[in-house]
Amino acid sequence: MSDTSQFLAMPDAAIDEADILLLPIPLERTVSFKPGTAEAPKAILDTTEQLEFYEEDAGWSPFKHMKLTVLTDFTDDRSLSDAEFHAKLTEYVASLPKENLFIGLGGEHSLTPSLVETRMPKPGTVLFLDAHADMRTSYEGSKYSHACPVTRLLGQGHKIVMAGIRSIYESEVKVIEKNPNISLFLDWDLRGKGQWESFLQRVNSLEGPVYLSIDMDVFNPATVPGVGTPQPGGFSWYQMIEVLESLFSRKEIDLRGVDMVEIVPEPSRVSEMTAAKLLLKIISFWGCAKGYNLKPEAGSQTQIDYE
Ligand SMILES: [Mn+2]
Repeated sequence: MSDTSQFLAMPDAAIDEADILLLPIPLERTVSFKPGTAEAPKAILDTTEQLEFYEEDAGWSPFKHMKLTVLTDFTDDRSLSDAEFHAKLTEYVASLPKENLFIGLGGEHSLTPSLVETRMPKPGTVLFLDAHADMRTSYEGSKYSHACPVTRLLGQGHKIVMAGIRSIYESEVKVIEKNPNISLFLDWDLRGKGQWESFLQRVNSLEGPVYLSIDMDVFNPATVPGVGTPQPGGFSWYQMIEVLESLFSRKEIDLRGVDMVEIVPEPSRVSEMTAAKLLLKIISFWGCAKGYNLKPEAGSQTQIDYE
């Protein structure tokens, strides 16, 4: 394992030249069940060294054509209050270039609204893939809990399309029923072929700015056992690929950012590998949608001997 976290062991591009900016955020303040998500960014990045450069679904090598930078970890400072930490995170992300694919790698789910606040300042849609509705107004004393991000996103004026949900609180159901800005696709409902197709259609027809938040507990725990609060049921790997294909087959997509949260490293390392490969898929599909496959071969991969 390397000390500095890189993606696929590639050198980092200059920040303002990067097509992809990946920010590790080892945030772990409000975890309520299985601890360890602070270790996730490094564990996932170390695992990317086992990936191939070639991405077999889109059929190209994304980093021949695109430059990537893994930013320095945005580490926690426990002398800061929750509000101060999140304000500092938002301020830092606001200082970064905007014309790129931004990926926040958590860390706990509470970081999402702080990234969305600056990457999508005007109302847009958050595609929120999660086992839990995450709609508490406050949890264990903090509105910045991992159980609350949707409440904060709604407060920012965004529409939420949530899917994979299979753990939800009574008051959350009532809020969803009353709020036209939330579309709920319960995990069980998505078992129906017709419902799954209509969800994919909804993803494919998202208009305006979009932000993608993936809580890795959306997956079935046999696929991703290493998460903070696992739930039975959930997405298969290929369901997730179908969601990404639906999202990125829309060429005019205005994707403002992505986050991947709530991984807890585990002995089999299957969870870290699934997360690493999912990052590669997102980068690859986004790059194809943006036409990078037609651009000259001057990407990060060309800076190293990769044979
Ligand atoms: Mn969540």
